[in-house]
Amino acid sequence: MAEGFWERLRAGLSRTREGLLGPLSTVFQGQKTAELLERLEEALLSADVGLEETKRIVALVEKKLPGRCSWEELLKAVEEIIVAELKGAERDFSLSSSLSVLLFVGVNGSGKTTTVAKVGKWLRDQGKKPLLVAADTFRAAAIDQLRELGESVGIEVVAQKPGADPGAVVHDALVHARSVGYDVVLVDTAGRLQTKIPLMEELKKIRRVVEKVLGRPPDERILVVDATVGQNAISQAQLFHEAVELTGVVVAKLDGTARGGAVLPVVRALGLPILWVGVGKGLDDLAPFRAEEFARALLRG
Ligand SMILES: Nc1nc2c(ncn2[C@@H]2O[C@H](COP(=O)(O)OP(=O)(O)OP(=O)(O)O)[C@@H](O)[C@H]2O)c(=O)[nH]1
Ligand SMILES: [Mg+2]
Repeated sequence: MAEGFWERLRAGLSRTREGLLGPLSTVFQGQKTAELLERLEEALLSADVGLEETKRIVALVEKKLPGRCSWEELLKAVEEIIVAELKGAERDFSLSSSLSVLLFVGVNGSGKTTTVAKVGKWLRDQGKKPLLVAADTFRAAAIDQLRELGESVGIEVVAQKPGADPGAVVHDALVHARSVGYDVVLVDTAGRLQTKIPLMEELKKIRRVVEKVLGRPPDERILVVDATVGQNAISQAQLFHEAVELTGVVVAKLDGTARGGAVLPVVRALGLPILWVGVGKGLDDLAPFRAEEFARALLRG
């Protein structure tokens, strides 16, 4: 993990932080709890926590702090609630097979290709032997992008010509990985609009190809969510989940968002672990998700 990671995350979340704490800090002058809770509600909504989730949190705070409370008490209560919500989403990532396959999916521009390279590097830094696969054959630029990222970190990239069948690319990559002795294959896929059913079919096909070659589906089906999309993240996630049965989420672009709070409803809606968070364009800007650090960065800055 890059040094100063959480410092950078906090810097990235600073707009969220202002949205969350700014309105609150001015109201702790002995006001009634009901007013404080109203302000808390506004602040959570502005941080993109979502209506349902916000109502839940506010109700929990109310229960926790029935009388008047100080600024610090309220902050502490909210922080504890958010940590409790997100604790179950932590997971220490480890590979389960001698040849593991990680399939990365997500809408256009969510950060898939960058994340594939980041996770590849992260695994390599853990002593693994990763292979990257360019199964986004829709655009030549996508293939070049992954090739360049792979080159910059010295990880092999398997690719074919633009327009090639993604299933065939994955098939050949797995055969290659097995013969060379790679222990993890990371598959980059095209950015798909979740409403375009044929594209979802393509993802299912990739899944079937892996099953055919290895006798089991990809070990991980990972959704890359752009933290800045806020509430849209939930409907996106549900559609991808229907197509490939997601096993985990990466929240990318937490550095560039005013809406880090969207992580909460996503976790609640899907019950999936957040495997990593992305906090920058650099290939070291990736770290395992930690509920305490996230909540602290979101609320306290
Ligand atoms: N600030 C920031 N930018 C990121 C992060 N992850 C990705 N990006 C940027 O987001 C843009 C899109 O990233 P890609 O990795 O190309 O996204 P993609 O999902 O592969 O895009 P398509 O293949 O077009 O669907 C690029 O400019 C990345 O550098 C992140 O964690 N933080
Ligand atoms: Mg891409």
